[in-house]
Amino acid sequence: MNDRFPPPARFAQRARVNADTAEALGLHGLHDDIRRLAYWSEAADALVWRTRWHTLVDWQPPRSKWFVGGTLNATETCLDQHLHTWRRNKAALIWEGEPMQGGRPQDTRTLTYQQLFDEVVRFAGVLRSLGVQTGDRVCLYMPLVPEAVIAMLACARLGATHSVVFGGFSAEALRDRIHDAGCKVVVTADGGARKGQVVHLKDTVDAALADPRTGCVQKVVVVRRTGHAVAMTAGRDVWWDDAMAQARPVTEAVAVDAEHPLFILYTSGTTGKPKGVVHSTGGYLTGVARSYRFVFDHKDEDIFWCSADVGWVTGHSYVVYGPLANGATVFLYEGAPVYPAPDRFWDIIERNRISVLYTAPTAIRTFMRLGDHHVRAHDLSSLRLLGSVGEPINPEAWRWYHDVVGGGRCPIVDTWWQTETGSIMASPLPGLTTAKPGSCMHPLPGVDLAVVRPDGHECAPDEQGLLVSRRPWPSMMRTVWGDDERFRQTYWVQLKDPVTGAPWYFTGDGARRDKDGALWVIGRVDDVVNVSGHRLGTAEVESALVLHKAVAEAAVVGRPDDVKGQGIVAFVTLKANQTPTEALKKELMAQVAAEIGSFARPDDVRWANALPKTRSGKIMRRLLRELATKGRVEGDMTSLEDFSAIAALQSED
Ligand code: 7RM
Repeated sequence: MNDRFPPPARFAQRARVNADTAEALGLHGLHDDIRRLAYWSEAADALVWRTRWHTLVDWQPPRSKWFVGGTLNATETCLDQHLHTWRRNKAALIWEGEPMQGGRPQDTRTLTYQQLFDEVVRFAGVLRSLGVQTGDRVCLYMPLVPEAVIAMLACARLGATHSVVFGGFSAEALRDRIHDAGCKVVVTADGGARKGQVVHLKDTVDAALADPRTGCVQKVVVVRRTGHAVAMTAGRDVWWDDAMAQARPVTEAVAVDAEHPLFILYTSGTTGKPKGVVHSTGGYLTGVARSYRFVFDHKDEDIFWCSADVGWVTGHSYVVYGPLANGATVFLYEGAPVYPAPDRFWDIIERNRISVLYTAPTAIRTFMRLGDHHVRAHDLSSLRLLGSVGEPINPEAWRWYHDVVGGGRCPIVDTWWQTETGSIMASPLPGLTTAKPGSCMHPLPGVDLAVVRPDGHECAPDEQGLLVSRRPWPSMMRTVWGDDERFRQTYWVQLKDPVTGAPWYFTGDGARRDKDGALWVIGRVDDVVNVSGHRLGTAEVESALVLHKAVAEAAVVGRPDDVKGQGIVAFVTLKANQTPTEALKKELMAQVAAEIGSFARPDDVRWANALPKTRSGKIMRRLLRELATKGRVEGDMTSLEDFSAIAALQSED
């Protein structure tokens, strides 16, 4: 059977409408679905499969299974396949570390595909000797060094599920994530380098593991990066180098089901506890491999630099899996982009002849403020394509990126996607799409995004609505780790097809399409803020604040920030007999930094006698947002329970 293009009958069944009905109703026709599915079928053929799948997709919303019957190991696509070609000796990773005190001014390492493979299979041997088996979870709490990539791929080699926790998270945040995923092993480093300081990762791991809730952890592997002294717990902690020296490489990759969880990645939502987003192996890899190739117009000669940390989804998809699946050369930089000098970023691009740069609007705005002269002092003629991700890019920053960084020569791909979507969903395609500054333009092939009203009907041109995906796509998240009901409630109950009643995936973003059909994503419509491209739930910050003994209640909102996109404002009511002081403000800010990480530190803490609430007791965030943004409140307040709450807040200024 030619299952590259499975017989239409199969789709007709799953779509539950026939082509005529769909056309008559003005819905997407059946042939659109077939085209979409044929596209994914072809995309999946770029992967190395151990067993060919027999059914493209089994779609029972919100449950989807892609490439049913297929088995594979992600590392055979990312590594093994290249070893049979000239790419064996091609650079897979080119790493550069921030210069460290006492270290060399230029600390660099290059690993060819063969060398990366050798390290991965050796570290897989280490993990296996530490008891890691297929299906186990391994937590990675690492600086951006080659070992982070090696450890991710080594997990994949064994069919173990990795859970990378960004190195900027606190011990408490790390503890919660280790506990939630039930990780058996933690891989970390003696430290990381950032702005000339050492980030004490191992100390943070020790603090997290001091809590009995992390009793699931049996072993800790420690990479020597900074060389400073750390405490090693006998019987639990091992040095990376020592373990590697003794390891027996696992050259045989474990083939897993296409649906097997490749990784868990925690992301913030509207409630206090971050969600463990679960991604599959076959579908995820298909999504990232294909989108990397098309969006970044992959060329074998490229040196691709995605400046995200592997602790975020962008790092998973476009530092590791997408580029390596295509045999690309990936550049990695550990450290801050403006240290030791404000032109560090451009210096890196010039010296490494970076050809494709993928970064965030917040970074672009930071560089913009530092001045054009830092950019112009460097030869950036190697650049041919620029990418943006993480938040809406304002047209001014877009133009600066285009004119000053790209010298007017380089197309910009403004890529919209989420941790949950796994891979890029909407973006211009270089050479095909005429871009508009600030718009992510169109859904990629195979993707069906729509801007709809709350009742599910599509918005008119320029009418703002809610961004949904009406059809499944291979790299969609499969569930929330350990909480399937939360998966349903968070994404699948808000919006549905007004005709068939089928649930749609709700992104949490507001958007509009202009008269030309270009998509403009405006930002979150839920209680999630985006600070420098880092996603945070306001509830998460609130939970951190109310842990303080002086705090009675806290409400957190975002306000626009010229550089960070959004800043955090916390409204706090104190317990009786507590005095609002500047010192207490500082303490509360530090409390949030300690509970979550310094990137979550509020920009402003404001005292309130009471918080404005509706009759049903819900905090009126809209009012607080207005207050935080404009300093006063407009609009409808009729459902307010206590007007004095607002009066008290306003008179504060
Ligand atoms: C990749 C990533 C997801 C949220 C998403 C949006 C916002 C991301 C863009 C964007 C406008 C973009 N994953 N967002 N990219 N908004 N234009 N190109 O960022 O899970 O951390 O965040 O980020 O609000 O829902 S994420």
